[in-house]
Amino acid sequence: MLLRLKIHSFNYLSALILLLVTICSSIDSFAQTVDTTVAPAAVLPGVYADPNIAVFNNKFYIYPTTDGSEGWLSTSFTCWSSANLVKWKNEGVILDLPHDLTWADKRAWAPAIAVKNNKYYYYYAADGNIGVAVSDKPTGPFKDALGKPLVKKGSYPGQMIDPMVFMDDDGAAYLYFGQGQCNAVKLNDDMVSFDTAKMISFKPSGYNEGPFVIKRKGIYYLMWSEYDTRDPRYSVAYATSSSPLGPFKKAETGPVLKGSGVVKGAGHHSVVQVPGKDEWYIAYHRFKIPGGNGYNRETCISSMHFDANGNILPVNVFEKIKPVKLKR
Ligand code: FUB
Repeated sequence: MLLRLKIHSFNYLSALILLLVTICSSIDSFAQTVDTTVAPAAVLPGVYADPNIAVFNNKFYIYPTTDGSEGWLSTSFTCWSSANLVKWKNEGVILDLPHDLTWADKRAWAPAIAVKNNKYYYYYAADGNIGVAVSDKPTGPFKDALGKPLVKKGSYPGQMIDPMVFMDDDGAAYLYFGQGQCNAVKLNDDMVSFDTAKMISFKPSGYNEGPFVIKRKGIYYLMWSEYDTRDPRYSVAYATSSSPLGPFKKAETGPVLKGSGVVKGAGHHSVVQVPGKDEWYIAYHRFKIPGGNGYNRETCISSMHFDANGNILPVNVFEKIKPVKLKR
């Protein structure tokens, strides 16, 4: 009798455990199932690519390329601002090549912003040269700083496009740029010149364009885009170093940002840290949904996370981000 009771209760217990395990694993696989047929809306309305995201004085800013023409023939740049990363305001045209430059008038591509001593420096590609413009405000208007390119077409290996300036904790600024090859150099204190003898040129495996550098917990992360921006496989990979100019070691894990399902051509990114927090967001473009391609791209934002070893985790391009509150 006692033995039968024990057998019964053992059976009930096993059944209960089995039921719990089944419920838990179905909850887990539900959490892991992402619907790749529906993507969150882009953060900027219309077609904007190569978003360079930054935060200044409690406000986020995006500096993009204006898309919508075959061959990326845009002639001006806009700036967008946001208090929370979700709602964005168009601050208008901040640099109009035919009007503001004497040395280039089209192919206004892939800009980047940096601030030093309360001056905002705007780096951009124009007709395959890299220029720099300056303003007292992040929203411009920006004025051509040199009356000529900062980096002239053909000066270094690859195309002279996709500039990015990383500001280190000690105030030093580093310029990175290049399609086909990554070039990098420390900028002089004026932010508009550098020692040409100090330029380095390298190509991490898979590197195509769009270099972007961040620093976290003493590690420098050089990120870049792989494949051609018109290729649905366009994606973002990274390498790390203990110094801003490398040498960089490519992460063994796969791309950190890539399309899936309806999201195609996700790349040419930039990253922003929420001030005072270990909270990071990645801005990037993807082919416009629906009907986009490499000339009709739209700007999106997702959160970006690190594991306990400092590896960047794969970005969920289907995440709808929540408003971010900046401390006043
Ligand atoms: O937007 C024009 C070009 O397309 C950029 O310079 C490249 O990085 C690619 O995104």
